Amino acid sequence: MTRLSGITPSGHVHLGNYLGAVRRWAREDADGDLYFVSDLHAMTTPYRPELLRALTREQLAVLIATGVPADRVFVQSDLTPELTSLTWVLQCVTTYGEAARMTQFKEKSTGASVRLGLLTYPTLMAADILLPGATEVPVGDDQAQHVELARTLARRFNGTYGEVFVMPKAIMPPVAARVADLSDPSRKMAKSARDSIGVLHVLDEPDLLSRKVKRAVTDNHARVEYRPAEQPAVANLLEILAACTGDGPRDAAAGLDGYAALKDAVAEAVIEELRPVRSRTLELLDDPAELDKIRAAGAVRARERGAHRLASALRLAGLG
Ligand code: AQP
Repeated sequence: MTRLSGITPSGHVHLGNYLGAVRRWAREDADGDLYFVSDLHAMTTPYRPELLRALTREQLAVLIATGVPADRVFVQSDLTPELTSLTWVLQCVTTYGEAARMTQFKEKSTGASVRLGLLTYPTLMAADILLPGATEVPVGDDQAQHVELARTLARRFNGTYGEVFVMPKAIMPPVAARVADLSDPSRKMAKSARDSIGVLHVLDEPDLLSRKVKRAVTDNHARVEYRPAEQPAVANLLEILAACTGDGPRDAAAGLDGYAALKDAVAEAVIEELRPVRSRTLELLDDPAELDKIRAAGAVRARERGAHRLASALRLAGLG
């Protein structure tokens, strides 16, 4: 079994990415699993090249600093020749209707200048999955349709040209708390949030983390209890606290008398949880040669994993 998970450098890594994904990846113990920074996917909407490059390095460093095994991590664009070759082959077995039918494309393709990459990126995602022979892809509801497309393309290619691809399937990630924005509990904490005051970034300085937590919205019940439906903002803070301390959110509420005490506890727990990750990440970012070495080794290994599959696909497709 090979599980493939990615993170897109569309903004700074936040506590939601960390608790919901990266920390879990570091704790998973499955040899064949692969993790990647999907910088090619960050190009489907307007972006700044230098910022993309910096965010890609930041995310790679955060993954390594958190403890995701370096031999299972790579940066997507380091495999550009392999992935774009396979994407082209896959695009030539995809119908226009299949691509245009993707819900995410329909939702995001509003406005005047929609990039063609937004239409075709599910075929790149299919290449991400099929190249290393991933069998399981943990995704949220919004990406399940793309994994379904990867299955369709694998089946179609195998049936038309010859058996090359392993059939992947989408799996629901193990239940992880959905971290909400501190200024609006109805929204998830997001890299693309317009206002970063409700978003705790992994690389924020402790003081800034503390200020953001102190400004978190609460409610006027004035009771620290875990009642997600009635007190969503307080429940979000309790879930964050619990995720950092290892307690359940109900236990985390015990002994906290008032919202000031809750916020103090959350700020302290988040700062302590992120301290070693932040410090190791900054060390790695300060040592570009070391990070480059890790990155290059990851690319070599990822390339090796897919080389025979790419060669077979090109040959069966009549190329070379
Ligand atoms: N708020 C969140 N709570 C828990 N998990 C979260 N993830 C993202 N936000 C939360 C998980 O982080 C992993 C990598 O995310 P991604 O790069 O695929 O981005 P995303 O899911 O589209 O959400 P972001 O990070 O907020 O970015 P934008 O603003 O660009 O949409 C995934 O496993 C995701 O579930």
